[in-house]
Amino acid sequence: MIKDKKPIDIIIPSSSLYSQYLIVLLISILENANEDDYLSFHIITEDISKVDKIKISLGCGKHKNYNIEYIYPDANIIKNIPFAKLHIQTNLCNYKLKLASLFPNISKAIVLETDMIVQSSLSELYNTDVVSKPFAAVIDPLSERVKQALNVKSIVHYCNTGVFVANLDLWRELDVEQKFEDTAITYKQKLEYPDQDIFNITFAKNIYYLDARWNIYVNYNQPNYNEYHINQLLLRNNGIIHYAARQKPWLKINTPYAEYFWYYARKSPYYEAMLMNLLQSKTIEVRNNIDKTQLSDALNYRKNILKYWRYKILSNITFGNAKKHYKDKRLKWKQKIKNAKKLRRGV
Ligand SMILES: [Mn+2]
Repeated sequence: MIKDKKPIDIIIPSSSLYSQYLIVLLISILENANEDDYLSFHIITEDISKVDKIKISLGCGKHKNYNIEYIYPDANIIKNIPFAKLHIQTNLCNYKLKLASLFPNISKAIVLETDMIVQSSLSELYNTDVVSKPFAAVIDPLSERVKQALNVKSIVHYCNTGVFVANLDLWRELDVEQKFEDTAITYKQKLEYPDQDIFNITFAKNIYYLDARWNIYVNYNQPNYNEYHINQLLLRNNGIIHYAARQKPWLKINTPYAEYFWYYARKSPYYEAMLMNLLQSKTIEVRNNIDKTQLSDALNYRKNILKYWRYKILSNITFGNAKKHYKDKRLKWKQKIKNAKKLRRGV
């Protein structure tokens, strides 16, 4: 532990079902942290078990400069917040509206979701001067469309709240939790993504707009936010990639930019288990698109590398038919390794 340094507080709502992907997110954060960062993770959950917690600690591997605390809130505290209409969003996100009271000792926090990969130290984001605003987030690629649907005049830009910086001291000072509840009641019929809509309506003009690289939404095709724009953001290699909505790389092998997820996923002890889940997934996309040979090659990657070297050596020290036999094997296993690498890149 680094003494005398304020930790970077990071709050993440997550669930037992998502704990494997939470590990991948934590690995990406820890791998990219500066040497003098100390990370304090606060996981809001309803069902992460003792076993899950041990797996998460094991998943974080050799990293030292962090601690994880798990918060199990009383579900009653969000009873006045409408549930999400879309089944892809869990109501766990609604706890984000209760951060000021759930974390009375935290002044400021970065709030993330599980469907992300962090590509750089979070200290820069944490230390962004938000010019005394209570809330900092990235403008949503669909801002104009959502603004029209919500029709709330005070919203300047509609933000995606998958990533935000919360000035919790200010939240308490301004009693925002009460304001959130008022917004929830007033706009009950209009809320599509309750937590996100409530943040946007309540904070409206009071939002600090973060650089787009802090929430790179990887699947939009808009005039101002398309593949070219996304690649430009990714080239800067120092932001957060968000697999928002239905585009989850662990569910669909050809999810755009899945290679960034798998880059960290294969550093997890549960990499093979995640590939197995993908293989057994019942989603239509997976059933139609997956190449099972490629997957089995990826699952046996380490074993195949050993075999490849064995055949390479044998083909070098034998003669005649035996040499030909080992050379054929060598080429065959070289292809298996290539296949695995291809899958790992998300090709
Ligand atoms: Mn998300």
